[in-house]
Amino acid sequence: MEPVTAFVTNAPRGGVNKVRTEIEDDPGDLILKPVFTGICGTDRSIIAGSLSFPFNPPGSDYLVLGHEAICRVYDSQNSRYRVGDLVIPMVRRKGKCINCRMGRQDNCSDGDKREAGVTGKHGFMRELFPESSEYVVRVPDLGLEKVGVLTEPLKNVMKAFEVFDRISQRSYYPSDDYSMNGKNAWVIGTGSEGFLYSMMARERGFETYITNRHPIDENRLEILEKFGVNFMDYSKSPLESADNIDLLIDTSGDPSTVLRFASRLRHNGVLILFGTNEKAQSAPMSGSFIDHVVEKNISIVGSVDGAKMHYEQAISQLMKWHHSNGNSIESLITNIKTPENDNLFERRDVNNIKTVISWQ
Ligand code: DN4
Ligand code: BGC
Ligand code: ZN
Ligand code: ZN
Repeated sequence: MEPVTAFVTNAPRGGVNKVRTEIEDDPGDLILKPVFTGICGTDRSIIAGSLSFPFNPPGSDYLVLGHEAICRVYDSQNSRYRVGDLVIPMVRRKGKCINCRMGRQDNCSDGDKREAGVTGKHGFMRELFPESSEYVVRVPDLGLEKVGVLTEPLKNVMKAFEVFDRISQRSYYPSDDYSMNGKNAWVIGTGSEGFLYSMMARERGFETYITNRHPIDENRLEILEKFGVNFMDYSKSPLESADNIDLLIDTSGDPSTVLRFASRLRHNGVLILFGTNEKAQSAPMSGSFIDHVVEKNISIVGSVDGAKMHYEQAISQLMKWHHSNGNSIESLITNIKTPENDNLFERRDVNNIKTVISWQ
């Protein structure tokens, strides 16, 4: 492959460099050209060197960053894909376990999977890359060229709702009109995942609240309002207003905040842990909290990544939002940069939801 411009790190040590080089990679029946790549907390943490699990591909002394992308097919050896088709490349690559072999590497049983831009496989922040059609998902709607970059973060949300659907069946969960009317979902954290979780909880019929320990600006509030989601700055409001939670989703990874809100889950409530922060301060768990979880049949569950069907669900949902809510879904993309910009990976401003790099 010819030399390309790419953003690389040296995992797990961190740092970021823009290089122009020939990149040795797994072969593929497609060559993809990114249209947009997204930047998220995982990328910033890899660059900061604050995660222990990222690693370079075997034999390489660097890792190309990037696991959120929407691409155009640049060259195809596969009759199902034509030059110009829009596709999303998947993050996780199969290992050898049974879950991986059946296409559920999101539920890998031994950790032997690889993740593009994170663990042992070069990512998508480069001008061109080879890709296997096994790991791409088609975007049938050309109108999604920009907002389709949210497919990867939204697929995590779709997976978590699959988990919710499974575990909430342990008892009768809906309201007595067999809908989610009157059921309350709370989402901790106002990053892009928090926004997508809250929008999806509302879509599923929950009365939905998103919360943080500080206010958010008018633009963010306006987006939430368009999607019917309420915001609460919990440093100002008494937590009594968060009574009667049926579904709690955490994107902060902060133990004391999780425990505070989880103590407000009602009978048969579900807590989904999604955010991670290895550096967060620990918080003690009391006996009365354990009693609350046991006596109320509360389910606490972790959820990571998503499978091909969750990417497909995410694309369908983005199509629906794109066509029904004007450009509100587009407004989650608050920053569009180019590879020439400086400070692409600087700390996320609290009112910035999603930064993307345009490669066109
Ligand atoms: P993000 O943009 O860093 O969002 C995290 C949010 O949590 C921010 O709004 C934080 O506030 C907020 N937060 C932090 N501490 C607290 C607290 N004590 N109370 C309330 N809110 C708090 O990250 P993201 O939205 O991209 O992703 C969310 C998390 O999910 C990250 O921890 C990722 O590691 C994790 N993640 C997991 C998967 C997976 O399991 C995939 C992608 C991301 P502020 O910074 O706005 O003040 O597959
Ligand atoms: C990605 C997941 C991936 C995880 C690894 C996230 O940002 O969305 O697909 O498994 O990082 O921690
Ligand atoms: Zn990400
Ligand atoms: Zn596996």
